[in-house]
Amino acid sequence: MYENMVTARYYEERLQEEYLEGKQPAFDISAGPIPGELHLAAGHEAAGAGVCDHLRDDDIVTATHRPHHIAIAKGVDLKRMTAEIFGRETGLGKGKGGHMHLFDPDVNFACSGIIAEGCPPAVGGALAAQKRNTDSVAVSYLGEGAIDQGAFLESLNFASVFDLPVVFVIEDNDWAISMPKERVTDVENGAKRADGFEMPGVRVDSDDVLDVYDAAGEAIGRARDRNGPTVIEVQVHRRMGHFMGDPETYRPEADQEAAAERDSIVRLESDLREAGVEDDRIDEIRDDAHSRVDEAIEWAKDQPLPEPGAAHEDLFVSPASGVTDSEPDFEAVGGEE
Ligand SMILES: Cc1ncc(C[n+]2csc(CCOP(=O)(O)OP(=O)(O)O)c2C)c(N)n1
Ligand SMILES: [Mg+2]
Repeated sequence: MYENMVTARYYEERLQEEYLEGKQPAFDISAGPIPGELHLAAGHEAAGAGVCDHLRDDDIVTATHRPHHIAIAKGVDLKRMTAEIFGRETGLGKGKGGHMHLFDPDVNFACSGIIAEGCPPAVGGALAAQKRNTDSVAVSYLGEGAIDQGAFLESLNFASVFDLPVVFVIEDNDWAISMPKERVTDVENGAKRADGFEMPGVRVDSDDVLDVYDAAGEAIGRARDRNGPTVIEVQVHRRMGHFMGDPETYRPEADQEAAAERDSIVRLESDLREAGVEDDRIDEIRDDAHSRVDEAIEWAKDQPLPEPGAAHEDLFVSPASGVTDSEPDFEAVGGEE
């Protein structure tokens, strides 16, 4: 878990540097090697590592617009993910999705820029696992700003009625862009949403990865044993702006400082030392993680950009019925009708 957390933190520090290239002095969001928005997840790492450590490749994860720490913890290919963020042809989505739209079928990972969008597909994945009689599970991440979305509430109901093997993980960082949680939602504890759907709801009050790991272990075990869905809310911290370039003029300084002070990675390092792990070993894990990140970024930047005409390719896996005379060929894409 430490390895995943330091990989995610350093990965984002490096992306931050690359992202700012060419965008200053006046912030130009369309300039530089990573054009468009970039949402960084520094302060969320424990929610990625503590949950995904329980998962296998065949388990499904749907993540949010702030996805890197979760993707790394789920084992998404770091090089192809980085190429995607740089818009390169060898990226996970051939450079068309960017950092909010990462899809890696090898480890069943997806994410989306539409908030709470991941809930229904995760429920669909859980339904498929149930129907196929496997013991795989699905995990859907969402932010606390998404807990009033219809897609989330409908997903909770469907998951509960059909007892599906799915876990909803709310990352509560107190903010939805510039909107503090208490101004837009009726509950302080988002896990209480579970109460109305007859399923367990657990809140982890700190971003201590060991606490997240314990809560997630129970919920994922419940799902794997076919005992139904769970909601977990984890208190995380947004150490940065909503996106790169956000001046955060709306955010009290004390809140920013508090987020900077509570660093789950520093805490885990001291836990590891207390548990007898040598400093050399900690340094080695961190240095290896940094090397892998540097290598992935260098590799990605060397990859070719897609031809402009490729923008029109791969829009549909097969023509939708009614659009052409032929019926969709589901077998050709390895699916079921
Ligand atoms: C359905 C939908 N509505 C609005 C937006 C615009 N939007 C992007 S991020 C965001 C706030 C998300 O806050 P939260 O869910 O708490 O996640 P966080 O950014 O804090 O990680 C909003 C409203 C969107 N992407 N999708
Ligand atoms: Mg939030």
